[in-house]
Amino acid sequence: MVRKRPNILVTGTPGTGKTTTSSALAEATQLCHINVGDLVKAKNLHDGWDDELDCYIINEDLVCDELEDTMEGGGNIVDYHGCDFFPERWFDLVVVLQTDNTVLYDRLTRRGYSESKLSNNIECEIFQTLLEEAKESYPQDIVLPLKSNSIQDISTNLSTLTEWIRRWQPST
Ligand code: DAT
Repeated sequence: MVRKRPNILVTGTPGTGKTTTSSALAEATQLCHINVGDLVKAKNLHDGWDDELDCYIINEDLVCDELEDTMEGGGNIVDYHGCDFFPERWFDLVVVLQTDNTVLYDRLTRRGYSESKLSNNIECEIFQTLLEEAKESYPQDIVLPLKSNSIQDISTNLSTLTEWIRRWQPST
């Protein structure tokens, strides 16, 4: 089925600004913001709690089944700190938000992350884990890394993405 509106994945390490960016973009463009973390909690799409990693053990198959029909319709902004388990065909653009370590450290400390969760996530950002994951999972030409250090970056990114959506054409 040909989508009339694009689907965009917004990914990146926790704290890089996925939810802030996605919700503002959804508001500006009338696309639908899907926060996968919230969906997993609300619909129990997990296999319990991982004490060591201090997060839900997401059930990727249940998440993909839950989203399939919605994604087929197009017009979605999917917000999640992972990207390798979604079907490649779902997305027209994969945005990877990136934040400098010191800035990210402060944001995650404010969030009250434990020492180990903090260092796992800072390491994830240092090694550009999400960018590598996106490049391995999607065609290179749809992967767009964007800096997300400041409020100014958010507004620049919103302009870039709003313009991208405006120009997007369904493939025939
Ligand atoms: P994520 O959804 O990636 O976990 P978030 O959108 O919840 O991140 O943002 C985490 C916190 O950082 C939140 O308090 C908003 C702030 N923030 C996010 N992006 C920012 C940016 N580019 N400049 C300044 N603050 C930002």
